Amino acid sequence: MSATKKTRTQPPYELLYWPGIPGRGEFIRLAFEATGTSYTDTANESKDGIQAVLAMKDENATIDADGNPPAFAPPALRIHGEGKDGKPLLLYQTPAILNYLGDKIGLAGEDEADKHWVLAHTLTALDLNNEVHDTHHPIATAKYYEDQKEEALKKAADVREQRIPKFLGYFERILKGNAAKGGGKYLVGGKLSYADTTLWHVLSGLKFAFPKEMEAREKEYESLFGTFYPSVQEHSGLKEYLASERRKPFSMGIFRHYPELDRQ
Ligand SMILES: N[C@@H](CCC(=O)N[C@@H](CS)C(=O)NCC(=O)O)C(=O)O
Repeated sequence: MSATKKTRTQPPYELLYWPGIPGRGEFIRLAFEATGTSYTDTANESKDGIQAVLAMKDENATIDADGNPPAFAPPALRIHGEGKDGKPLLLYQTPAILNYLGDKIGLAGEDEADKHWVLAHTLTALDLNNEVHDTHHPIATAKYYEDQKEEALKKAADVREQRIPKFLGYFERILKGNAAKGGGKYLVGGKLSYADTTLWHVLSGLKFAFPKEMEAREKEYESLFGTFYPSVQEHSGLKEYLASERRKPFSMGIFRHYPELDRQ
């Protein structure tokens, strides 16, 4: 073995996220899968892996055993050997993790301007993700949907009628503006970025949560649903992943299907 080659007993990237749902962990998984990057999905791969998720967000901790601040909430990414003094580094906040990974795995864009736009579009897609979460939990994240149903109906109507068209219209314009380089397939430049994988997942979640609303609206956004969506879905690495058992179905996470919140 060459002297510069490091032996690894495990992938250096360890995703820490709740098991069994796509959730916000999915934005990180898609970046890994689209680039064929090896990673461990601890809570989905081992029975007691959830303990590692709970430990990294320990609400009594001030610092972890490796010198990292505890994460506020999952997802977190542990990167073995990249922290202080060669210890594991713990990152949290979905866009911060993607921003870190983007450069390392070739999903960040080609120059400073691209990198900014990739991050900004990602944050915008995640804003939409958060607004969709609030359609079923408009009042209190920790309370049941059934306890805030009346407000949820109002919030969902506004998100469907005002916010979804505003976000989708924006991304449609971005795809059109980048058509010369991206051919409608990429938001920034001429190759896949983590902004594309992030937006794709939000769109797939919208289709699950609001099937009637999306069916009625998709034809208004030709680039988004005619070119971008199928192209990202067919991207090498993603296509195989999406057909695998590693892709968890939507259920009771951020994207939920309550028929009464959809277009009537
Ligand atoms: N802005 C954070 C949000 C993190 C977040 O809300 N995580 C959820 C799961 S998707 C969670 O478990 N939250 C627990 C909490 O906020 O107490 C991110 O994008 O990573």
